[in-house]
Amino acid sequence: METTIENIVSRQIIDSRGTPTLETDIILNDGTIGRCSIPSGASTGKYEAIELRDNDEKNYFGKSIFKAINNIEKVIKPLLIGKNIYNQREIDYLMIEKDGTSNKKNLGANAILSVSLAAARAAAISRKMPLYEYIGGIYGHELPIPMMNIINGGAHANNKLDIQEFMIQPIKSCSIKESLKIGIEIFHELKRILDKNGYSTTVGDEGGFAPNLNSNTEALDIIIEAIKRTGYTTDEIKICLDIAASELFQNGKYILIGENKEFTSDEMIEYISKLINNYPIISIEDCLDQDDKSGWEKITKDLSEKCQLVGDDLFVTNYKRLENGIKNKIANAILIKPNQTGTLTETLDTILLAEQNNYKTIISHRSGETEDTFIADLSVAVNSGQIKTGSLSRSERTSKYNQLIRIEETLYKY
Ligand code: 2PG
Ligand code: MG
Repeated sequence: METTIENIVSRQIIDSRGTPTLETDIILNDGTIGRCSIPSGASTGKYEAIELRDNDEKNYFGKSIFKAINNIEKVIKPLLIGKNIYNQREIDYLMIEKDGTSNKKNLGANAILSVSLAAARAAAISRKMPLYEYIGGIYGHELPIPMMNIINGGAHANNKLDIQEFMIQPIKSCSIKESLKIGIEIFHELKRILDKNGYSTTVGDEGGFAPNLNSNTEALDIIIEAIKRTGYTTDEIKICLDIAASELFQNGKYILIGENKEFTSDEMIEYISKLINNYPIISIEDCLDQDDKSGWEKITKDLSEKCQLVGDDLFVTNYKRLENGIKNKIANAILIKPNQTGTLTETLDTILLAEQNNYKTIISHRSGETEDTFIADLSVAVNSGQIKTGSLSRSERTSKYNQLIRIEETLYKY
């Protein structure tokens, strides 16, 4: 008997910022239930697929998602009932075609993605397989190295830091448990240092500290102090940044309010070069605005040998935007967020395109998250090698790390 979709049920739940989001259950004819919930960004790129919200200011400040639920109930459910659950590509493309737009604005990328991911999870459970194995087969074997976000700024905190994310990455550790041990020790040491210096140790949206430091370099210096005091060196622990520069770009200038500076594209590139030369930084995400094409071409030419240059708002996990970037020799890595594109199939196609062109992939959470751990499995399934899923605090962040700990137990080490 074919295993097919028997029912789809969606509901509004709450994300880590207290904002409504969508959860979907797919029920199969063998009784299996696959469930998935959807994250949400704050520093969203302008080319992302559309997250459908009700925009009714009188309810949940416009953020409820009942229109998306209605689209699943009235349009997606009739389309998918009876479909073979193991044909992910068919499920996804039926929804893409029904939506009929390039950015999923009719049905909503949140509606479509919740069904797409819940379908994959239902299929895995029905086949009695871990999710990473269902998606990746015997090919999925590599645990990612985490980029752990220990200081939050930009749109994720209400401090003066212009840079959105200051992350540490233990490049020499070989297991998830070891990487997390390092991250946790540095995170707690950082807390002690901040506290001693009179800074707040409350955390931002992604669980990193959000102190009101005076400058980006002060944040970098304190992180290095924490690394050293914990007994590690900057040969083994490196720094990664997400500048989220599209948020800083206004009328052709990069406005760094916290630093009291206004940069042209060339000056911004110079500023970033200096940071890379003066600090053990090995990866920078969205160092320039999503539309600063000539700036991206220049910085890739200048710095791609020295540093991983990651496109987030730049590529928005979109196949065509990445294809264009490859053609124009822009960036050398791509951040992968399934909700920027809206289906698992498109996410996998973009990852494959990156791999075929020697672009690194980093599977990523959003700043608004749920306890769902799908991205942890995805990172292993596609051997992305890197994951960005926040700090070592707040359960919506640690749930992904904890899932990687479980996956690590089941994987052969080579
Ligand atoms: C980013 C993400 C996740 P947001 O910019 O990379 O860290 O933030 O989800 O707010 O876009
Ligand atoms: Mg980013």
